[in-house]
Amino acid sequence: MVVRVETKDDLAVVTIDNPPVNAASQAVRAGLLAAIAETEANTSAKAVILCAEGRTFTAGADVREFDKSPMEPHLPDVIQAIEDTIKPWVAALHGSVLGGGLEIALGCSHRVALRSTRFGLPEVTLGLIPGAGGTVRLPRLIDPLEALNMVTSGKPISATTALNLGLIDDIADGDLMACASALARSAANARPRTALRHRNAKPVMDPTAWEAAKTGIITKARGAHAPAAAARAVQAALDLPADQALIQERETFLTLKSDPQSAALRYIFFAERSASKLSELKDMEPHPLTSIGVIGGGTMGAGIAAACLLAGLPVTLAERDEAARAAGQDRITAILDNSRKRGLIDQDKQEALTAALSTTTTFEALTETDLIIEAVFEDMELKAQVFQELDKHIRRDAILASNTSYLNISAVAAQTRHPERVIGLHFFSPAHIMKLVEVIIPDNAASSVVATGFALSRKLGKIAVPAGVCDGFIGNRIMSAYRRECEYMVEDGALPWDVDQAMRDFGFPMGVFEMQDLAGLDIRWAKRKSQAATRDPAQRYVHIADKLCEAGRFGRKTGQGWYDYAGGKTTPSQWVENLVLAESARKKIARTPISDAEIVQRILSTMQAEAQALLTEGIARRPGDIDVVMVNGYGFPRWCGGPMFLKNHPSVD
Ligand code: T1G
Ligand code: NAD
Repeated sequence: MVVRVETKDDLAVVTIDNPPVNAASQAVRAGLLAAIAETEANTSAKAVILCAEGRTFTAGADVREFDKSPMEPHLPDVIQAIEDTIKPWVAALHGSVLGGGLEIALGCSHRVALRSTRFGLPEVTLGLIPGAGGTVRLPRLIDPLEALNMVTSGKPISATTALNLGLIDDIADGDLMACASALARSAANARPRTALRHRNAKPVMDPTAWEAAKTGIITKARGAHAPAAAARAVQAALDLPADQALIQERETFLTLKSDPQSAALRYIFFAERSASKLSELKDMEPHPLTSIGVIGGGTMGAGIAAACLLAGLPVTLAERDEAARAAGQDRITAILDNSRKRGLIDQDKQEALTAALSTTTTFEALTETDLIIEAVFEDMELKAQVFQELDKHIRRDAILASNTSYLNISAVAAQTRHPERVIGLHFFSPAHIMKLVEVIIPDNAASSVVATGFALSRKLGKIAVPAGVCDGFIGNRIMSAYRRECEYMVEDGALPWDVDQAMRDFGFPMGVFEMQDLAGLDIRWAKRKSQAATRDPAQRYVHIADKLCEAGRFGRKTGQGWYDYAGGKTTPSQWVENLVLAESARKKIARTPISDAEIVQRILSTMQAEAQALLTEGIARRPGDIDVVMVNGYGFPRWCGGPMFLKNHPSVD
């Protein structure tokens, strides 16, 4: 039974029990309708408490049902039935009260929650809008501007914020059911509350802020359809009587449900959850993780150390000398300062995290750490040296991981006494923010070691994707391929800013040339130079980037790269344009105009071809893994699902 009813003294308790997240499936909806009939008929029950088993109250409609035709009873009808009951319904909430789960709670007359509960309407993240009254009931309960933010951002709020907004009546700091029972009894003895759909919407206190918020939503959405539709639905909820607004909301929801963008976003939702599920690791126990070592406190090392600290793991950072050690410590402190300013941690927490960080210039301090992540310069020899040195100091069962972007992890592992304990953990910059980690699995890696790499990623709240060993693993290898294709297009007829504009119009946050200027052109130049001797002379090679670097144009850090950066402005560079035209002429290439559509198509087909090679070679296991990497690590527009999803669903773009 996914919904059960019990009577406790003068109260009825309706419990949803549909693991893993009590999704409002057809069975749950039918069960709720039956529970309403039963509790309304139960004369001894003065009020009803609605709660859920397991780790969370309902976290939404069952997204898996969205690819099938809708089944009765529909959630809006169930919620209206709850709203129309004679007896007060008190929602006792815990975990993640999201989407349809929050809409059910809004159908109840009262709400109480544990302090750790989060509340949200994340439908826009699935290319949808709330489809069971969320856009209509919420602005009838809380400030419309707050409702607009919740519905259009999809971001959850805390219980404390929910209480301050009036979304919930109380927070239970101990026994949730006891608190709910007390609220239910007082509700039963009080004048019935007016159902939200029979109330007027709350007034907009600041019309200017309201209009500005709506404009901001449309700008930020770039190519995604749902956020703008969500904003319009909340506006309609203010302008129309509730019943009309509910009908309009449902129509918009059903339209978006068949929008290819929603199919893409639902696909990526499930692909992210299956990426870290490896059959061979099903029953594999990861090593315990109580302490982490990080070698190198630069851009990545500091971010990785901060991510571990923020996840509650003590960290020992080892740098090559005192100056670098101090600089590394300062970088970590700056990240924690910023987290405190953003309200993610408070002063006490920051002090506790700072106390959990130790920094050193020797590896002796790492003898007791469980897992060490190396993030020193991208140099094979240096990394091998560091691993050999670490080998002498660390415990036999400690794990060694490299954050290398491209290098051969198997070759690094072979330099150590126990290659089976070496993996790659490829984080993305900034490492304390970016959700993606590529878990690089060399041939000899022990399964328990690989399982521990995934366990650490989960603990850091990351999305972990398995990858085999090759030059650049999944993401950087695909990026190298489409960056090459973009340089070909620049030599053939486009200009760097044409390519970037086409990528931005397609939905990328920035184009490939802007991105290179941000990362710095010198890193890849060093790599190209190191590979010059072994480069295949038959393969086409574009010299433009080398000539930029020879001229000292390393990107934003030198104020000049593919673009010029002056006075905070980014402008296409005449110098670069002249160089491009000269290079085409030098190679006797007759430049021809390349349309935006062709630019995007050439980038996509290059990505898809490289992705197919990765699958054929077994470097990547599933097309979904590749899409998860490109969406979470390379700015591929989420509402397009990824290059492999697009290959099979060309209608999305
Ligand atoms: N439907 C179906 N399956 C779901 C699900 C859902 N809503 N949410 C989670 N799962 C599965 C998930 O695939 C995984 O399965 C398992 O549950 C655990 O999830 C009408 C239209 C709740 C914060 O968008 O954000 O309501 O891989 O690994 O990290 O207006 O899941 O084990 O087989 O993510 O602890 C709106 C989506 C729906 C919330 C828990 N709701 N879920 O995170 O576990 S649309 C959402 C989450 C809607 C109405 C509309 C998270 C979580 P498996 P997990 P977690
Ligand atoms: P960085 O130059 O910012 O930092 C490297 C740090 O390593 C420096 O602080 C240096 O002092 C330290 N170091 C060098 N030799 C050392 C030694 N023997 N012992 C201890 N510390 C030593 O470089 P980064 O950008 O942080 O890159 C580090 C690694 O992460 C590289 O392999 C890089 O390819 C990879 N990576 C970088 C990015 C990125 O976007 N920057 C993203 C993913 C992976």
